[in-house]
Amino acid sequence: MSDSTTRKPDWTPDDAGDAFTTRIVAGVGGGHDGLSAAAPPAGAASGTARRPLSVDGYVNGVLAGDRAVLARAITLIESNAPAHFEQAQEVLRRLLPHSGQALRVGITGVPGAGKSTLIEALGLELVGGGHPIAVLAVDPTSSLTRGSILGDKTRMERLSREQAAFIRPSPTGGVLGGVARKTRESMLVCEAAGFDVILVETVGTGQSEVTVRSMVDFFLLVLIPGGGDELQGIKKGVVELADAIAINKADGENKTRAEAARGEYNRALHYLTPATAGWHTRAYTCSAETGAGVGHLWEVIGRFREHTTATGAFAARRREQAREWLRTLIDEQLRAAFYDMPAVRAALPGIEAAVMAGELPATAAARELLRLLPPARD
Ligand SMILES: Nc1nc2c(ncn2[C@@H]2O[C@H](COP(=O)(O)OP(=O)(O)OP(=O)(O)O)[C@@H](O)[C@H]2O)c(=O)[nH]1
Ligand SMILES: [Mg+2]
Repeated sequence: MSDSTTRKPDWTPDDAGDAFTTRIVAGVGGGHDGLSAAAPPAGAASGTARRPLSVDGYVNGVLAGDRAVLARAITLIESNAPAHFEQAQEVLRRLLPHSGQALRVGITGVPGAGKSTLIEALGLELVGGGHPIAVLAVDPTSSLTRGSILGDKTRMERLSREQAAFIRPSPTGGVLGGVARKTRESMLVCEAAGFDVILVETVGTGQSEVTVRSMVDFFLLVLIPGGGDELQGIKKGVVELADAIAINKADGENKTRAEAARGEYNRALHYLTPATAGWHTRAYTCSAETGAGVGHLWEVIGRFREHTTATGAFAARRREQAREWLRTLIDEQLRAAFYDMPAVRAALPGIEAAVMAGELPATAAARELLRLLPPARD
């Protein structure tokens, strides 16, 4: 994604080439890279931003909470260049023991439901309570003009001016799997930098909810009161991923309809499988605009953490997520390695044509291709 309206951020290394995926819209002020527009972050010596960093430099900077180094560490993680990949993995390996203490909260909902506005409201509440927070996004479809945190950065203007808040737009380009890896790894780096809460926004369009659910502790579904059947248009599957439903925009004329929607969702939730064992998912009303109900949402999230920590569900989910993540990475890398083999590339078109023409059963064709895999080494 590179056009005349975007440019690389200042902290992109000189030798980055096209490998660094992060771009920003020219003219956008602070906040795009987690740096406050209002004041330079503590510890960021001006003029040194472009000096190449060693693995030690990244690790020490992140651990010291240096925002400029944190932003560059995430840029390194987002890079698609093989050389950066090795360095990024080494940085991650060193930071991993320092991660894991933050509460990871995913926020999804239909476009325009008010996710970003709610994140700002929740974020300001947390920052006010002394919790440094990081905001990340998973949005593989986002263009810089729509849907991304960067696109509607103006809606998080107050939050982006807070020293204790770090806002990072969605990594651009690539398939969902790649974007998700980058977000997941960025989350670990933010934790190592000392953030208490990580908020991950994703637009509710299907697969990305499942992906974000698989990396967070608490999953919040943001809805708006509609007319008639409240469950219409929302897939049951998405509701079943949620630990809480926030009926947003419960203000002005919408207030009564929002209350009605809350009741309807609470009744429907009785019949659905809860996302977290031992926890009852419930619907709440709030207004991200006026702030009403936002504090209560945070209380619910706090109660969830206490409750699931006591039952062991919290730790069990994290362990399961780590295992699932490992399996996903293995699957992805196996698939990529397979399709990359010269023998497979040579044989695939002919075999595919035979399957498409109905001359070869797909099962036999798959087996024939998989025989091209080298035998296991041990
Ligand atoms: N009345 C009212 N308007 C709200 C509220 N929350 C958000 N809005 C408005 O709804 C619009 C969309 O808000 P966003 O926060 O950008 O919604 P979003 O879900 O992040 O949207 P996408 O990221 O594009 O999917 C904006 O015009 C907000 O000002 C609310 O609580 N009450
Ligand atoms: Mg948004």
